Amino acid sequence: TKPPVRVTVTGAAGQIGYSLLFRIAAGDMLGKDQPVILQLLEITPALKALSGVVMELRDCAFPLLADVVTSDDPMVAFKDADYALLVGAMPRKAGMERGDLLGANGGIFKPQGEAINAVAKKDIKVVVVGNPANTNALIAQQNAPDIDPRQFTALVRLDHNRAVSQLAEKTGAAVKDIKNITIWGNHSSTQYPDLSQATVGGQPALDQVEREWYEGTYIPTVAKRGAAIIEARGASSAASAASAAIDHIRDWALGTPEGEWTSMAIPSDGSYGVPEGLIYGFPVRCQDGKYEIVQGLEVSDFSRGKMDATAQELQEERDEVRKLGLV
Ligand code: NAX
Repeated sequence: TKPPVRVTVTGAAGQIGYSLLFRIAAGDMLGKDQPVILQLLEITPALKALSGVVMELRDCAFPLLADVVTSDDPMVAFKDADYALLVGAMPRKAGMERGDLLGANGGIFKPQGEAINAVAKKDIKVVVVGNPANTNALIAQQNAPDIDPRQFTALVRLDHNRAVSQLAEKTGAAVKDIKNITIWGNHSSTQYPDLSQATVGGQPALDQVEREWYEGTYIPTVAKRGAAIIEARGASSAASAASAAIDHIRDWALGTPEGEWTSMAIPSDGSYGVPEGLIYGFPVRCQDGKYEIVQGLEVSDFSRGKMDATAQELQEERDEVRKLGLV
């Protein structure tokens, strides 16, 4: 059997954590042959609740769960980590300005980046789930100078999965018959769920839906799905977010299916005219633990406008965290 790998999860006592940990321990993320050691980070007041989650994890008697470590110290939780899912974050409260929100999250993601730099494996794979995810990933990355910046990514996979399911519902197709949707940009309402290259049962998606539905209904429905779930459930999406985080790491580690791509927010290398360094959602293929941007896709004027608008928002967020001295 394989030696266990170390998976750090922050905000582990939260609601996403409650869905995420059990699926990682069951082998849904890294495969049914890969033992894992969970290293769970929480703030001190949440350690008691976390100890209850750990009791339940142990009570599942997962064959792949080699050990569980809990701590309120990032230097402990990130020690020798192979993977990190950064879920814990400071949510936006009523009346909070963007600068306040970014500043509060800087207080979380700067020290976590420093800890990753100091104690994690040099080839650690990091996905940031906690919002504002893209810019939180940028903060952690910029505070980990000894780690390849490409190892810091953010989650747009939930948006991607929502985009797949909305299109499947509209066309009556099965989810598995939908391919090559892209979420460009920020995990926010400016994101661009792009169907230009998407296919349904091998045929162009945009031939099968009305343009008006695509622009006027589909794009806003995908972009505002998070708010719709809060409205209906009285709490934010958790199980679907956890599932998307698992998909993100699984595809990165084990590869995307032949001939298909997925969406990951990764540091821009300037592809598609996206300003370099922004953590931006791109179409990516993964193989052998590495991702690459799908190149050569045609970009319409409509797409260009949407891609630039979401890049603009990320640039403003970057300017703000620069002003705060976080990056
Ligand atoms: P919860 O509030 O249930 O849990 C967050 C947990 O993080 C809490 O237990 C808290 O104690 C912990 N925490 C706070 N600061 C910490 C720190 N410095 N170190 C370690 N742990 C810390 O939120 P939950 O519903 O689990 O959501 C977590 C984050 O995911 C939020 O920021 C949320 O906005 C974000 N989301 C991101 C999504 C995405 O697609 N990227 C979708 C779902 C979700 O809204």
